[in-house]
Amino acid sequence: MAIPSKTPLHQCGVALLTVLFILVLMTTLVVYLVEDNHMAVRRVSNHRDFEQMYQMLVGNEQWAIKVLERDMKENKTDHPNEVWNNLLPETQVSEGKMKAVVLDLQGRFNLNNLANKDDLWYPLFQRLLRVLEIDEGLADAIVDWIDADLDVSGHYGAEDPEYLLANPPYRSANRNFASTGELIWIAGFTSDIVNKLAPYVAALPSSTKININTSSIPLLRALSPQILTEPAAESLQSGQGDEGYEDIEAFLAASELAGLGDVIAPLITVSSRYFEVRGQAQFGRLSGIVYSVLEKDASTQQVKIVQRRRGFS
Ligand SMILES: [Ca+2]
Ligand SMILES: [Ca+2]
Repeated sequence: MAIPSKTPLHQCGVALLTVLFILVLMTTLVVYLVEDNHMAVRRVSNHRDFEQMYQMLVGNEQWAIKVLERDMKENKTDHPNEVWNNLLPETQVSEGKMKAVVLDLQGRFNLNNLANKDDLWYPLFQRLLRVLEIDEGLADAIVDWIDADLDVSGHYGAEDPEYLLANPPYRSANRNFASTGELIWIAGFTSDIVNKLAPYVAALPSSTKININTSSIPLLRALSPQILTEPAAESLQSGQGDEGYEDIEAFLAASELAGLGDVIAPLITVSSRYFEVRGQAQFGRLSGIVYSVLEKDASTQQVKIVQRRRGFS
């Protein structure tokens, strides 16, 4: 028996399905091409925004360097009324904004001064912890984190055997802090303690003295073996006047420090070598921040970048 041929109605249905299939295919292709074009435009736009934002961040850093280099030539002291301390308030620019703040890192306690428990920095740091209502015993854990040996210092000290029990295990650094961010890894330092201490400390590449013209009140209080009262420290700070203390003798002549000159003199200075510039920039959809540690080189009268951390979003 002959196989019946397909009816015109059946053939019509197949043709309709084919047309629909082609239509769906073409629609998908068009959507894909539009999306691909949109992505390409967005990629170019993001690249442009990133380049602009990056140049703004570099500009912040270079501006801070120029201002500090000029400051070196103009005077031998560093104090809050200088141009570097009011570098760049938030400024609107085309399609974005930028801001830069410079901090004198020697207005803070340098954690890398704690490598030797026997010198004057250790008791000063203990006093700073006491002023901040942090257990002063934690100073031992910092000494162990920095010193090259694996001998545990005091009750709160900690070396590899303690850190290797952590999950995941790690070792003590046994070298200078590269950043104050390392504090959170040290035995006994909770995030609350780190947040409380962080505004008053720095991690600098070499041993430094405290600039009394930019020091915080808690650090000024801790300078004296008998912790100064807050009003006494405020009086010392206001004694800077508009120009800052010209030399350490002028500072030590204050009645609050009578009889303490020999103890405090080795710890202080009126000028700084290390600063941090915190440059922020936003352009289009992108924003970023760069933290750069700058070092003044008195011999060349130049300022160089010795450390840089970046964050983009
Ligand atoms: Ca200066
Ligand atoms: Ca150690």
